[in-house]
Amino acid sequence: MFTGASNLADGVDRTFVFIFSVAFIFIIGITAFMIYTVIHFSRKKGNEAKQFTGSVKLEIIWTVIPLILVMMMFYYGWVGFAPMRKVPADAMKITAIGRMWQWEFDYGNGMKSTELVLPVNKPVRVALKSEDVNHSLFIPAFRVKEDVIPGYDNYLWFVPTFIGEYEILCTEYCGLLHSSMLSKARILNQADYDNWFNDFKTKVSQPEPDGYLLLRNNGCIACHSLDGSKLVGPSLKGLFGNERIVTSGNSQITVKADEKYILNSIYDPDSQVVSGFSKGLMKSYKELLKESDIKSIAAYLKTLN
Ligand code: HEC
Ligand SMILES: [Cu+2]
Repeated sequence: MFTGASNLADGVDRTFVFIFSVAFIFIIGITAFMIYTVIHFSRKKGNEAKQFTGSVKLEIIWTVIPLILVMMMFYYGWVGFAPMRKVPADAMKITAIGRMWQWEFDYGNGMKSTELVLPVNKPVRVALKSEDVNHSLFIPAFRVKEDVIPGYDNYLWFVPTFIGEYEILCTEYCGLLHSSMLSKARILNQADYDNWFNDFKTKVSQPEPDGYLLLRNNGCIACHSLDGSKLVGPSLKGLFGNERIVTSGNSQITVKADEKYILNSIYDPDSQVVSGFSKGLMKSYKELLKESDIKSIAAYLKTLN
């Protein structure tokens, strides 16, 4: 009936279908009974009102039936959800990092990807870390969803059971671009996965960090396009070496976008605010980016002119 793509999907679906069916039968039944009583017991001329006191039979029926139903809900829930906290010892270990407004998956040894790429039929444990506010990692096809809370070690695990591409969302409202905090889970067969992993390894082991990777891995491109279109922030295309009108304090000045300007824009964004954009949207990256990183970013921006 549903196409769940992980080992946990059946347990979740069974619980959902059971609770949904019970709710559905009850809403139909209660509504029908209500309509019946409204018509059948409406006030008619010449009817004497009668007084009723308790009915043991009714009391038993409406205690025992709901009790059985909620115990069944509990049973399905327990059987379906308890495995989510029992991670197999041989699970592959990955860390998902949530930040405004991007997911990143850390494979260890400095290997970080913005997509979650995994081999099929291998258990994986995903540790959940937030760099700023509360997020929630949701992969609907796998029926997994856990909060990503700063300072708290949460996790989820699953075994992907089908090759394919699946949506990853953030389901905890985390600010302006929450709705675009999207990613993909790509499930590959073992050979494709090994190829991807090895390619990836050679790419990240290159000595010079690529300016583009820095922009991507720090979530800059959630707000800055590289093709001239306006997002939350100005496009980075055609920035380097050109003039910018910025508000600095109370005055508008024209500055040249050189390396110094770019460094200042990244370390202290609110000190020179580009005209047409608002203060306070971009945080300072002073803690995250070294001056050498900014140099690679600037070198990359030069290529966008
Ligand atoms: C939350 C959205 C957001 C993120 C993420 C973000 N910025 Fe910005 N950025 C802005 C906004 C808005 C402005 C314009 C206002 C200002 O100058 O402070 C801006 C301005 C800039 C400028 C000046 C641009 C110009 O046209 O003069 C540079 C350079 C810049 N950002 C680089 C970065 C880099 C590098 C990163 C990642 C490390 C980054 N930004 C992350 C929103 C963002
Ligand atoms: Cu989020």
